[in-house]
Amino acid sequence: MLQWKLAGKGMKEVNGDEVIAYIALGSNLGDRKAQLDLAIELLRQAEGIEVTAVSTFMDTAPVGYVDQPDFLNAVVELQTTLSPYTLLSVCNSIEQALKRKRIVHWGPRTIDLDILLYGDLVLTTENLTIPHPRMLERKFVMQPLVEIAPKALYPPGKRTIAELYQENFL
Ligand code: PH2
Ligand code: MG
Ligand code: MG
Repeated sequence: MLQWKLAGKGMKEVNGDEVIAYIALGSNLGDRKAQLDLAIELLRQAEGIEVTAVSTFMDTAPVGYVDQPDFLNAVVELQTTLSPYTLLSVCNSIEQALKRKRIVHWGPRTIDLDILLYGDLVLTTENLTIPHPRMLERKFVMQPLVEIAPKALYPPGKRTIAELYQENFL
């Protein structure tokens, strides 16, 4: 069981255990591969994060707002001692660092980092919902995720990512 305590708006770390987390990355503007590579490198350099697996980079048609370029999507596995909120702020900082290089007001993004899973944590707050609320229906998330983490459990149930992928996409 995870040892994070809600404390006001933030979370306080109550032990230093490592948690396995998964982050989805997407880019559809500029040099997509270079930006995924750079985002992953910045995750590797972040304190309290160890990148333990990286999926294939997958070319995907845009979902939702379809009038935009194709994405390059990937998922990475991390071991982290950071709280979910600190991990989110690292992701936001990486987005900011990469977005600053190309100023685009709306639409396609140079990089998007979304926390998918954080151990067996289930969390619903204003800023952060874990598991990611739309991950199961998104093939551009589930395909790279199942590649690196077929046996990962989707909380709070006991179903694996492989089972959920098969159910929704095969
Ligand atoms: N991200 C979105 C909306 N649509 N489509 C694809 N193929 N890949 C994405 O990463 C993506 C998307 C919002 O974050
Ligand atoms: Mg997203
Ligand atoms: Mg996002």
